Amino acid sequence: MNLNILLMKKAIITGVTGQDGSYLSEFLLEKGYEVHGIIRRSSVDYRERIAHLEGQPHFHLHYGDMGDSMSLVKVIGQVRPDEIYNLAAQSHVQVSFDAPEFTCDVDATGVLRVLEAVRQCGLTDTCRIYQASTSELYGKVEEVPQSETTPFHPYSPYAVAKLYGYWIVREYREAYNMFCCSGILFNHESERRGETFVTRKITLAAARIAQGTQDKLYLGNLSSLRDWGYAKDYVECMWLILQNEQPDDFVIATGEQHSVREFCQLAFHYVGIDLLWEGEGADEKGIDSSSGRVLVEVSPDFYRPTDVVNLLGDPTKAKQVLGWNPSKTPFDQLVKRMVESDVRKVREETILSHSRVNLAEYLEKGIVK
Ligand code: NAP
Ligand code: G4F
Repeated sequence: MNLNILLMKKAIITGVTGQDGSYLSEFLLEKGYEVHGIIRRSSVDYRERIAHLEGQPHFHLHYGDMGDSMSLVKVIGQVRPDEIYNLAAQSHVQVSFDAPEFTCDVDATGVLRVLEAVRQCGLTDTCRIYQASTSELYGKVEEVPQSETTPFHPYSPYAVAKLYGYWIVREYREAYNMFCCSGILFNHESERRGETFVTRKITLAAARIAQGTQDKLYLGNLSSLRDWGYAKDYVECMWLILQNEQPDDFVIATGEQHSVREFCQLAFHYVGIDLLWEGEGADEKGIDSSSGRVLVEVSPDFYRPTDVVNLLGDPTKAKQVLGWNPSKTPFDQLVKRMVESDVRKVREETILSHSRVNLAEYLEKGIVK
């Protein structure tokens, strides 16, 4: 057998089809890892974010589900990984109000299932585990900025479930001396971000409005403040956390804060539209300064029963202990990158739909058969 394959580190990624899972897969493959992703069965095999990795010799996929311990024990027992990155979650805060029990099962008990699977497979002393924790733990914030010592005050079913995940990781670290750690990550975005998170919803809408395929964008709380970073920079930190000498928990953030309104203003700026804001609360509107058209309106449909409105992280510990650079991708570059990608995507969609219309017309007229 090839000695290099025996020496390769093996990592399992749960949530491999997600935004972070796809970037982390690329990162670990580049580092020479054998990467095993856990995917769940769905009626449509839609794995857009990792399609380019499928078929690579050191990238493997396994079926499993965070709600199914047996599938986790099976994959972990077969692969016997050196590292596990537990990224799988019902990750949408607003959806957690509609599906709280499912969110709890996947985001809280799911973490316990991974930890127990590692123990049952006899990997307690050899396998390092990263848990995708979140700034949502700070919720109704008790101090600004938030650091590793800030008290938690979760403010959604999602955050409450993630708080269990955080504490069970700490418990297993202390009780069984396991190398398991939480990265308390603040919001991180990218061109691969799910389309219902606010940043991606805005960049897609800006691209569509500029190209005439959407009239208006409806948003919820425009004044909500977030510390937004670039997902590709953040997956490096997940890896650094597991390479540290000691298992520990880290806040990962940029240390810079912007409102949803500011994000919107900048995204529209990059498609050549300057927005003016008028009105307050549910009556606030974003108006195109040159045409006078109302392009952004508030819809209470996107308000949450309890909303987290003031997140700002203090990444000092990650900088000092892990040598991580929180300023790699500045806010304006992040917004620009996302807008440019969505402008291309919308252009491609438009060309495709025109060519479908033409084809249908040609078929109807018998021009093509
Ligand atoms: P994401 O794009 O929503 O991806 C979530 C992943 O979890 C997807 O691969 C999804 O699979 C998988 N998943 C959901 N339920 C599952 C189940 N029952 N069994 C197996 N897999 C399941 O999330 P993300 O933005 O990459 O975030 C990654 C992790 O970091 C999540 O745990 C999230 O809560 C946490 N986090 C994210 C941020 C952020 O700003 N992005 C910040 C802090 C923490 P499908 O593709 O099949 O749906
Ligand atoms: O983009 P969001 O949905 O992200 P949120 O709730 O901060 O959660 C994300 O980041 C967390 C880290 O802090 C992760 F743990 C979590 O998994 C997820 O990745 O909403 C951001 C803010 C909220 O205050 C929301 O009320 O934007 C506000 N908002 C305003 N209008 C909106 C909208 N959010 C969404 N999704 N859609 C809107 O139309």
